[in-house]
Amino acid sequence: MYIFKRIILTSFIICAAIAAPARKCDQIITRKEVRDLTSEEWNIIADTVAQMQQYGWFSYFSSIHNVYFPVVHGMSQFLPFHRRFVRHFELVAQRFDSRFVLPYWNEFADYRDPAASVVLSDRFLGGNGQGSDLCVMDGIQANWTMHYPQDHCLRRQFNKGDAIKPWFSSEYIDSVIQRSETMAVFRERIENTQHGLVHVSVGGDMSAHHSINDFLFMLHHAFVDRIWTKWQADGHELTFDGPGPNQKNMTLDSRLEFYHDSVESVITLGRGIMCYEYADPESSQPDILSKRSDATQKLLGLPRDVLCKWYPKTCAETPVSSGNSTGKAAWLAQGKQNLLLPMPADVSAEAAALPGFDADAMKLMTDNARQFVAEMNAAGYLPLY
Ligand SMILES: [Cu+2]
Repeated sequence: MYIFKRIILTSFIICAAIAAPARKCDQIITRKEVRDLTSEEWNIIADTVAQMQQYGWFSYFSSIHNVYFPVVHGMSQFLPFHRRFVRHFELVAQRFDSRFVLPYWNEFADYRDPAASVVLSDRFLGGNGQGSDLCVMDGIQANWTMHYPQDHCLRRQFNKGDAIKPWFSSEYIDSVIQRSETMAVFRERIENTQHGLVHVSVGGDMSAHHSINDFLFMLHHAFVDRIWTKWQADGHELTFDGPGPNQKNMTLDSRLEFYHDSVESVITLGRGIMCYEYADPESSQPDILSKRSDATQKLLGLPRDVLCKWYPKTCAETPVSSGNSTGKAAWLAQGKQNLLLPMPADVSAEAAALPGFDADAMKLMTDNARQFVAEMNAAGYLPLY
């Protein structure tokens, strides 16, 4: 009886320990937009990833992503798994140089013409693949030979010759944040718009299951992760639900593939091993996610039905009388009258030819984004940039 009691007590203590929220971090590092790094900070990153490549870490991370691909995409653990995975890469990098901090790419600043971004130049990540083998020959991974799944040069193949078709605006992603009440809905939209489009349109290794070969993966996924933090800050700090592997519904207690951590233990930044935060962009243009109060002023120029359809939270927070005001005029005065929101590219046909992408979901989600752009443009909305 005594032993039985002990077992019950011990298992209670173990359960309590598992269920407790992860401990607060003593120290928190700040992930910055890549253009906001000092040259010293960028050099630390360049040196570290070169060493990681020498020791086989790119192959290691590519192989994990490849093996677990079917159970960490297209379902709810997409965001927490990739948060854990990118953090794992950062923690390994810090063993080579404790000053290493991953940057993110504010893709919204470049959504009209991504290939023209300095991020895809020799200064940072390098540009399109060159020659018949489509090898990346400039930037941080210039002329690298990747070893997974077999030896090949790091490849890119932009989806419009040497250009890249337009991506999504921060206006659209803010609309997704405002319209998504569950993780199931939020994940499906983000994964199949911003996330998938960047993978497909950069092409080469980035559109394969071993996309970690391209260090751009880390900057892209840090950006997707930052979008999630904005949704979390918007009243969804612990929102987690939706489908997991084997048609099972996931909860905060569900375990991540490969890592076996609970979702709850990785979902909150600043706790457990998630000892990082995001700085909003400075030298690249600020996005609406970091400047929502400015953006709200412009949104108020929209007809009330358009505002309430795409931005339900802004709509609910705004008295009816302040709708349809002077937003449009204010933007015209700033000399942006020639700009409309560009139509985000529909790459579902390109994605259908690649393994692992859900082309039907991409089509559906992109159609929604294109309808958003059509209605915003018709309403005379003038974009932030
Ligand atoms: Cu992935």
